[in-house]
Amino acid sequence: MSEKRISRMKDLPSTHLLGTGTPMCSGCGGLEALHQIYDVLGDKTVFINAAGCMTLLSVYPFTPFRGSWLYTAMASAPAGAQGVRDALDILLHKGSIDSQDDLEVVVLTGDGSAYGMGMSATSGAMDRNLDFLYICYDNEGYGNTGQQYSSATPHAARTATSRSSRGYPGYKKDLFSIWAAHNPTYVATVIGSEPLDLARKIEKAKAMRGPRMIIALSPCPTGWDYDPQESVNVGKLAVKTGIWPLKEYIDGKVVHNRIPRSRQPVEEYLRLQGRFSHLFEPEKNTEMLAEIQARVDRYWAKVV
Ligand SMILES: Cc1ncc(C[n+]2csc(CCOP(=O)(O)OP(=O)(O)O)c2C)c(N)n1
Ligand code: SF4
Ligand SMILES: [Mg+2]
Repeated sequence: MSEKRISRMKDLPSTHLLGTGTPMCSGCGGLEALHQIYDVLGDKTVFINAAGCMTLLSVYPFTPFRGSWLYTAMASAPAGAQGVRDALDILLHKGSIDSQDDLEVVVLTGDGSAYGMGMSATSGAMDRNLDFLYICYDNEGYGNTGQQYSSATPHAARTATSRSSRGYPGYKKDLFSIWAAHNPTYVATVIGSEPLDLARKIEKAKAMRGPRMIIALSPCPTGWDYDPQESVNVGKLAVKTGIWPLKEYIDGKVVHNRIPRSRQPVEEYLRLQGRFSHLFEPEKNTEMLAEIQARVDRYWAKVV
């Protein structure tokens, strides 16, 4: 992984997220989404970050964020967010800070935390109606430690811990539905390659209070094994093939924001990524490809 990481932060435009020379992979879809999200949220923000790739952004005592940053263990970010929110509320109550100094409390974790280790703390935070925003950048694996599978890994993808010719035998967990079942204020899926949809949803979430949950599918050239310059294309295909539905949960209802009327075959998305190359070489695994397509078709048959 390390040779693919390059120092790209110094080349970034002047936005809320500043350059530090922090090593991140070229074409990182998680970083693309985070950039856009932070530009909407602004600097009156405190990030509570669980261990993962984005942790490398902040190397003590430096951070590329104009706002604040706190690091927690993988399972604990929502618990950390509770502590920070409580501290801010106490300071507000005592008059030690005024409302203009208040901060938006934002949990930032990968899928390993959100879909797995941090699920219990997240569920508890939603039960307590914690006023926070949760951003999960979902690169469908443990990216930081070499792309082992997580509960977000899609069926048949090859990972560092699913090397057989059939890839990962499990199925990606439906985190959107699990979060929505808690009836929080807001849940949405986004992707960096659809910036207008993303900005609209973050604006909306920013104006609300209570638990607000965002899942950003994050194409990962290093873990998914494709040319970094294809990141936007991979992201757009995730939406056009119907693999990544753009949707919101609000007022007890799920609304799909983009219904692809003529969906492109999932093959077009899978073929670009080395983690699925065993489905195409040495010979095409038509049975597995049909199974993956059928699951996507079944999803959309219930929507339209
Ligand atoms: C309890 C615990 N187990 C394992 C680790 C080692 N670890 C650090 S980052 C990471 C991967 C996290 O995956 P994810 O949340 O998806 O974030 P990503 O690395 O993909 O950005 C792991 C396993 C840890 N920090 N804590
Ligand atoms: S491994 Fe993937 S998610 Fe992590 S920094 Fe690299 S491209 Fe981004
Ligand atoms: Mg991950």
